[in-house]
Amino acid sequence: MQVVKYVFQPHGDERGQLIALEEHADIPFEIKRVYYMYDTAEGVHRGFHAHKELEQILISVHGSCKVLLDNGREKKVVPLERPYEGVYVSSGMWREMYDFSPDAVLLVLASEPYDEADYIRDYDEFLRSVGAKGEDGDE
Ligand code: T46
Repeated sequence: MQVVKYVFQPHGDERGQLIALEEHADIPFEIKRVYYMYDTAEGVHRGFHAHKELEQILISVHGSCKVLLDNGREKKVVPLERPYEGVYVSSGMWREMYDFSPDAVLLVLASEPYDEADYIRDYDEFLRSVGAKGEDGDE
């Protein structure tokens, strides 16, 4: 499984750093929604779902966290530790976010508006949806 990690170009000068992200130029989709999570309690794991259509880029703009990506056959853990790095999360990918530092702010750029119907929250259903498990439960 190939993890697509982005390293964005900071525009730095003596005042500090600035990163600008434009859809299609820096982000491979039209950005229809932006959300972020912060004040994440110690030991919390979030996510535990896949999306049918949604594509996203996750950026830890402050602090750090880890993202587990699972395509149904392989799992990879991606540490997000720098504000200029992002990880692309395609549709059909199970994700979990954890190991949030107390100061973590996880910013997410999303290709679609919020739609609960796009979530797959059952792991077995996810495995079936990506063809990693048969209807009768066979691998
Ligand atoms: C994802 C990972 C990375 C909204 O009302 N609008 C929104 O756009 C979002 C994202 C959430 N919500 C509500 C729904 C829940 O009542 O906020 C609450 C927390 O959302 P959720 O439990 O889905 O959060 P996570 O961290 O488990 O997952 C989120 C995204 O939902 C998901 O798409 O890929 O972050």
